[in-house]
Amino acid sequence: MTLYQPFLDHAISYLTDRLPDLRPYPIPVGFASKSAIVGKGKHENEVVTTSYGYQSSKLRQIRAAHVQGGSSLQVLNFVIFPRLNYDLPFFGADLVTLPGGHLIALDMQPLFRDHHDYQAKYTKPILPIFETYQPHLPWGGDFPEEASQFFSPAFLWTRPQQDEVVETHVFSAFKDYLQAYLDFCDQANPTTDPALLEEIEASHLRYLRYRAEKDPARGMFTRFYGADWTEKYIHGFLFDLEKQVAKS
Ligand code: DBV
Repeated sequence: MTLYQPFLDHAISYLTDRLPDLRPYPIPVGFASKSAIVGKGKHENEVVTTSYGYQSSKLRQIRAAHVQGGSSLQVLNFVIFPRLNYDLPFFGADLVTLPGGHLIALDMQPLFRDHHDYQAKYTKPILPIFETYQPHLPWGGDFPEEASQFFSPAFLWTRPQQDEVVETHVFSAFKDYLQAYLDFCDQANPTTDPALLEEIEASHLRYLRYRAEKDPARGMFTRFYGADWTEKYIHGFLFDLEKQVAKS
């Protein structure tokens, strides 16, 4: 059992319970599982990256990338992208363990930052959850300035040293955020307002372009699996909206 396996197991079983219309999201050939041997001598390790994809009537893509490369290399990147006729935020979890420690980012990333009504609808209800965890999960410090526009005021960003903090507080926070997210989904109604639909699509594209272009895992994946596989994985699966829009 690795550090983030319980997070992944919980997410899949909880989504299955809550979303009766959950079904697979196609994973392009070559991405479901990828492995490489990295390091030399006693540092030699197998690094396996496993991908998971689901969708539902309101959620365009629910996807996870799970990287397992020994006790000092574990990553679970889990993101939910709603369909473009809903104003739902993105669910984003970036759970990263490297030799220097853990790096945890958990948020419901808003489509619109400056719309007062949007914050009241999608951020205010989760602030009490955020406030429950913040004392145990102190602010993680520096992060890319240009990324800040994509986070909500309920952004949990922390760099715990102990595994135990991840197994307890981070795991509970992950479960609570996911529960709150699915509550938002239950309540969400599709929009047909052409102006809003246009704003939603523009916001998704802005977010996805940023994440694809600045993916902090690009360097790691390129070292393990090569540039060709990595670029195809980023644009063809992890952040695939532009490709999907181009196809339709
Ligand atoms: N991050 C991803 C994907 C990953 C992944 C798909 C599958 O988006 C892993 C793998 N994140 C990952 C790794 C690191 C980070 C760091 C391996 C460490 C990189 C390193 O130190 O070498 C949140 N993730 C980060 C950082 C942030 C996030 C802020 C620190 C980056 C830095 O300091 O440069 N989540 C991430 C992010 C957004 C988000 C940038 C932007 C909207 O939602």
